[in-house]
Amino acid sequence: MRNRLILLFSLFLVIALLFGGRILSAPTAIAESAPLKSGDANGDGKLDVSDAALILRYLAGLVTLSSEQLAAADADGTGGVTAADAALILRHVAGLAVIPGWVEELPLYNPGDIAVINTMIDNNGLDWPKADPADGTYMPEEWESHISWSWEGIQMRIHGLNIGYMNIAGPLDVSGLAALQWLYCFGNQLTGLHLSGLTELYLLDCSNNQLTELNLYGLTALQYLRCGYNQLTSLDPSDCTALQSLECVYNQLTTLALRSTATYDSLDVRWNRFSNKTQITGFDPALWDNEWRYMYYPQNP
Ligand SMILES: [Ca+2]
Repeated sequence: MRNRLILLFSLFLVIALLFGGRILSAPTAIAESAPLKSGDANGDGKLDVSDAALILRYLAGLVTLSSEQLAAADADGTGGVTAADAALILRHVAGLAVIPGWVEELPLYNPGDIAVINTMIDNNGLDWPKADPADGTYMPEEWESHISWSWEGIQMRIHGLNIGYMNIAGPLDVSGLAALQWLYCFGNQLTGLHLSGLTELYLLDCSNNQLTELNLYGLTALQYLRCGYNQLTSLDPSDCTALQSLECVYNQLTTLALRSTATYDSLDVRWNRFSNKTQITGFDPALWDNEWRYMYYPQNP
């Protein structure tokens, strides 16, 4: 996502510098009565990429701006006009930031979330139609039964995503779905799963894929994890301080560090490569297999 923004930013820098005068609409007449809203550098009453482009052209010395325009161009309110103001406007347009005063103008669906699903369609072979336009004003009907959207004050965000048994492959990056709370992506051919920053995620089922690693860092809300039937050789749930239930059967684990202060509702570590129960630290070995909810045997030789 960051790379895409940088690309977008660079692209508009080039476009703005080279062709700005011709293909970008010239600044329109500025209303004299009301002051311009923050970010609306060209004063057309909208906040879009043309405002970012105008700021970049101003910074390059290609255009001059009125004092009203300069005040509006200071989108981040830090005083003065810099490239950071243009970047903030692009982030707002992409749904990654909100500039106060434009909340009522935001599209219904978060464009950043829309972009993540569109990228899955491009990169992972997800057999859905893409959202087009991808600006958050539109979601294809085919997405509805798989995606749980929730209203978050200013916009709809994706809270749940069910892409189980969708015949998708390759590395899956859902790190852009910052509001994601539950994810079903089991039964696919995924080789990677990128979850960084998903601090709201409490339920993850990524069983039956081809994962060789699973990075759980920062998943502080994760309560339920099912990652069985993969090829994991290690698993580090140390950041998952809310974890209650872990099922990681049929992997290649030889060690596992659990939290000694936690009380787990269920653990199922069968069919890994633990040589003995003490390879699982932070958990009383005597509890294994005494109760159905803590299952250790059998292990692979
Ligand atoms: Ca504008």
